[in-house]
Amino acid sequence: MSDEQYTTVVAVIGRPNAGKSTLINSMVGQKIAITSRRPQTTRHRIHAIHTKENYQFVFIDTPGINQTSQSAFLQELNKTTRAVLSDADVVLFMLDGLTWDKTEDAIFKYFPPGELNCIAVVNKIDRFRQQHDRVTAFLQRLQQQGRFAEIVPLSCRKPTDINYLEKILRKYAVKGDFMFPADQCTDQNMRFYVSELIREKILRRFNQEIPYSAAVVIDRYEEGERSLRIKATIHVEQESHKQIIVGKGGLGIREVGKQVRQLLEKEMGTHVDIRLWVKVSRSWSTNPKLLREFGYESS
Ligand SMILES: Nc1nc2c(ncn2[C@@H]2O[C@H](COP(=O)(O)OP(=O)(O)OP(=O)(O)O)[C@@H](O)[C@H]2O)c(=O)[nH]1
Ligand SMILES: [Mg+2]
Repeated sequence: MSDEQYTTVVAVIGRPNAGKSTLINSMVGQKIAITSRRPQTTRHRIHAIHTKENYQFVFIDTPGINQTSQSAFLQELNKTTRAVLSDADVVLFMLDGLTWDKTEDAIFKYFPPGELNCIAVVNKIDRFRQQHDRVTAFLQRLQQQGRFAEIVPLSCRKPTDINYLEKILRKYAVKGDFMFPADQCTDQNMRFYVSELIREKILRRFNQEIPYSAAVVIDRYEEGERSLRIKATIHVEQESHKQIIVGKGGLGIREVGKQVRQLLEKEMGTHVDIRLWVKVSRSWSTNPKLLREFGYESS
């Protein structure tokens, strides 16, 4: 094996809910990005680093691309994705199973990969086990488009599929010194991770009731000798959303806090004290000042 290093930046793009964050977590072998059944779970670009032998891949998770709404918030998410493409060496274009419709066409139109190698990942193939002919026909149609350097059907839940994708990615690796130490798997800080965990638990628990309008701000993050103290505010747009999250006698918010605390205690092996507040910040998702304050900035 040569000692020469390869460092490749891989942008992962695709429609909301395609499984981009799940793929990245599987690649890195650790939970870095939060995931849920809800579209638009990811809101920031997230770097996840996977180093094996002399290859380092820096995956950039992106918010699912949504062309249907013109809200300031969704436009901001799309801007984030556009910025990511300009940093990448390779693009993984994630498809949600055998779905190709105007969303995918729009993604190609608005986010053209240009000179970059673009690999189509046909995800969730586990759902089509009995439909061999349908899968083959779909893959053939993709091939005929002539847009992709590779077409990889896979399931993020199957480690052998993930290894296979890694092999393919090595074909497109770029020579260059590692950007991160070999044992580092993300450049996100813990504050951000904790705010994302809180958001994940809210998304999952209040799936039906709350539109994607909760933003989490960490007000205090103190690491002591034997414990970690966190205070966070969950900003929602309406009084009714606040009531849902807080729940009867504060039960809802207490349960969210408990889930986050248990997870962090397990991961960090330390006592965690977490206090959560819910606040109504009207129309934050259309207010540029609040968007900035809550950390939504594309550059
Ligand atoms: N059956 C199956 N489900 C999957 C697979 N990969 C991801 N999922 C599920 O698809 C849903 C969406 O996954 P995410 O990783 O959050 O999707 P995303 O593309 O990051 O979504 P946004 O951040 O909202 O754009 C989750 O419920 C995952 O568990 C897969 O290979 N097979
Ligand atoms: Mg995501």
